[in-house]
Amino acid sequence: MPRPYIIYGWHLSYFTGKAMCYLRYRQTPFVQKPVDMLTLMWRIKNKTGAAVMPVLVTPQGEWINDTSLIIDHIETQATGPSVHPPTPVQRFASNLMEAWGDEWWVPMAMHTRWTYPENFALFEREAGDALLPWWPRIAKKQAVKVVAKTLRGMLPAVGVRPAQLSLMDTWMAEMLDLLDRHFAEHRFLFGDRPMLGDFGLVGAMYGHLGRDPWPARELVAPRPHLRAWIQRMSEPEHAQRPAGSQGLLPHDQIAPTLLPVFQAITREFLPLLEGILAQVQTECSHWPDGKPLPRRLADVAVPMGQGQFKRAALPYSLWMAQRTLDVFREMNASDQAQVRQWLVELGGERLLALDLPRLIIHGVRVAFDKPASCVTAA
Ligand SMILES: N[C@@H](CCC(=O)N[C@@H](CS)C(=O)NCC(=O)O)C(=O)O
Repeated sequence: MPRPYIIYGWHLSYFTGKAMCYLRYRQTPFVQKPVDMLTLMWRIKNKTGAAVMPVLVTPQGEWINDTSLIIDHIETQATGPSVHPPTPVQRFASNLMEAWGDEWWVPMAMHTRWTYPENFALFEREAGDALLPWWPRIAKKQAVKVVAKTLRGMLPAVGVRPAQLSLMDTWMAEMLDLLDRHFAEHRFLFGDRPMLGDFGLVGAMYGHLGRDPWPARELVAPRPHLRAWIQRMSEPEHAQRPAGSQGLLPHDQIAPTLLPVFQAITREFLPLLEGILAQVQTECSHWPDGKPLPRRLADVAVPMGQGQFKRAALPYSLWMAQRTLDVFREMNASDQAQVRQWLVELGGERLLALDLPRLIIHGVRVAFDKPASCVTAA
């Protein structure tokens, strides 16, 4: 029997939820180990350069700390149907959806967790038991305080600011309605099987919106089709295809119910990427190659629904965009033409024109790959 993978992470964690839903769906043998204080602050930090979760430890002893890299790794090893659609538009859309789920939804998930005190008891209990499993409750409480303080300290940077909360609430209500409508007609984003994009989106939906008491009751329960999708994503036995199902939508089709979602992505997420890029390009001319950029740069202001939303620019988000654009670059000319046409119809062709310097990942940060990668802003 080969040794199983180990995943270090908490159920509470956005990205651990994404990784666990994926590993379960892929039927990858793994054991989940809760992250205690020593593992988070010492072992994981030593191995990956950041106190972050989840981390996958392979049977060969390699530590992999980013969910996208974790999925890449398993995709090369696992048998069975891949989570990448075989046709160009669905494939590109699935990657774009992963980037959006990973990056755009973080403020929403942080807001719904940390704005409502009724969520704190669950966090305190689960995080406390994980951090200091054998310690008395009083010590657990102290440890949780430290972690909660760190996470709360990130709120303003990710955009969770008092003046922006109602904008986020309105945006979320509309977006969750759109998703609920989509899942009323389709089991997953692109048909009857979950794809990479589903796993990107489930990050915010599983650990935060679907499990924290306030959003689970106020946002998810009233949307039964969305709730059923979260359940299918987290319990793979529910993901089994119905008999006779074809899998993905035919003819590389994107469901019309996703059209307003992708329109929002091009109207809101694309300007976020462009705003981050403008700042990163300024750094590019003088920043040493290979040295990680700061985790956050200055604020970017982008459209959100009817309003404008500000959050700090995360250079890391461009690494996710780079992955999506790499998928496009690897396609043949006719596939590229189909993707371009789809983006033109969405009003998002500018995505293909993003002049990204080549980035490499370092823990939770990114660095410029080599001098030639620096593109000077026009
Ligand atoms: N892009 C990374 C993000 C991982 C991440 O941000 N994890 C959160 C928990 S859900 C974390 O550990 N945050 C601590 C930090 O950002 O310093 C991934 O896909 O794994």
